[in-house]
Amino acid sequence: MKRIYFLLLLMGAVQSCQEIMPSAPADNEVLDGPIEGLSAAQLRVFLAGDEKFSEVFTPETGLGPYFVTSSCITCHPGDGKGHPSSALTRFGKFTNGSFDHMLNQGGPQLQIRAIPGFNAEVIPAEATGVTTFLAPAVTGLGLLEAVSDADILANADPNDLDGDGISGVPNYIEAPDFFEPRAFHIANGNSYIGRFGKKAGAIDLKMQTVGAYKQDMGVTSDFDLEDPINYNDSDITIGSVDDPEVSASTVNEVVFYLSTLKPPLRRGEDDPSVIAGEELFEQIGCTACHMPTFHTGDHAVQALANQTFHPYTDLLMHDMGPGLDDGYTEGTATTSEWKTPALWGLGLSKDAQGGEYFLLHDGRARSINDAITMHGGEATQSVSNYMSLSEEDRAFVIQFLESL
Ligand code: HEC
Ligand code: HEC
Ligand SMILES: [Ca+2]
Ligand SMILES: [Ca+2]
Ligand SMILES: [Ca+2]
Repeated sequence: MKRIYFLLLLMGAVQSCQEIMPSAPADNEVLDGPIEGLSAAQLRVFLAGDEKFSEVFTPETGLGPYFVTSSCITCHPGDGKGHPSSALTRFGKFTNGSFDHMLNQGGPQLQIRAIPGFNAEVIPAEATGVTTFLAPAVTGLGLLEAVSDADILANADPNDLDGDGISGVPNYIEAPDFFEPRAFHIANGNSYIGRFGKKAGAIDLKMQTVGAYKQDMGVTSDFDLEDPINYNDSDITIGSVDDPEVSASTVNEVVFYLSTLKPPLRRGEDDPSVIAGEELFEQIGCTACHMPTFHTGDHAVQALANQTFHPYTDLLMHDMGPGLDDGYTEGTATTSEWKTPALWGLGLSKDAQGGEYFLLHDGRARSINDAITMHGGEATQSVSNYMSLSEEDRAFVIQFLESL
């Protein structure tokens, strides 16, 4: 089905798709699909990347020995959010006031499975910060990757000089060897602003992808030739498949696929209650963090150049209060700080999660309303504004969020 759909797309027949296949879901009901304006050659790379993103690894193709799941799409089904059954666990502890990812004890990520003949990892007893992350959707990320550092920093207010109770700080992440800064990246020593992941732990899509192959599936690549090790396994080993288990071109195709996945398209945006909800969303201060609009500048991929788009994130870290403090952190962020998640695609997220919502970093919020009321810290004022709305107005806000 998917194959046929893309074949039609390649033939430029996307307009007539609906007529030929009446059962095909509308573009705004699904997350998968490329941004508009890719060349035929770029679409081929997109399709190759899509296929690699769906690849199921086996011990013979490099899976493990220690891993979480065997494919990217187990956790990112249909490019959407992951279900709690595929959640990740990360851990660490504080040593002399600074956060220690316990690298020599298998940190920061727990590999809960192992191939036959090996034993899965367990959380070391000394770990004090143990956290659960549910996979976010992977759509529209090429646009977020193309926002300039200057545009992100323009919204940071680390000392809350404007006194609105909201600070917003970038998370600075140490760059891996293979990181290639773009013209708009602003170095801070050897660190750069993180923008992907719950704690903004990855600077760009390549860093995120290389890390996912390794830590989530135990798959080595040209950019990281070492499998994760289980220090408690009797026979410490790194597997028998020759490294790299995936090539640089595979990583690059997956990165291209991720960067050219279309942003989620709105549904019902002209409905008067949705429009009312959008106005309320701004009035009660949600947009201080969930910023509606960003722009891109020059870009090697023409379709990503000079775009205006609406992700509803500022890509900054915010203190969300003790309720959401997981005792774990990455980069320069504190343990109660989280990156504002993009809200585009929110209304479609339950399609990927088995028909129910699992929101916030660990899926604890079972409805959009719960996700809002669980905000604390810097969002306290905004949530209390929301709670003071009439029941009808709160329903408009939810309807707006479901249209994203
Ligand atoms: C075991 C589940 C799991 C697997 C397998 C997995 N991911 Fe993820 N993915 C996650 C989680 C959880 C996060 C959030 C990570 C974080 O906060 O650091 C994430 C984050 C991401 C992001 C950043 C999205 C954003 O909005 O910040 C990208 C891109 C991504 N994954 C791509 C991949 C690719 C490519 C693969 C396969 C090579 C993959 N993932 C495999 C669970 C998974
Ligand atoms: C101070 C910044 C800030 C403000 C203000 C704020 N949010 Fe958030 N929002 C966040 C952060 C950070 C998270 C992620 C927290 C986590 O995962 O633990 C989040 C998560 C969410 C989520 C869940 C998204 C998902 O995919 O799981 C929703 C829905 C949401 N916010 C809606 C709102 C609404 C509505 C308002 C206004 C009443 C609001 N937020 C105000 C920062 C903010
Ligand atoms: Ca391996
Ligand atoms: Ca580990
Ligand atoms: Ca402020």
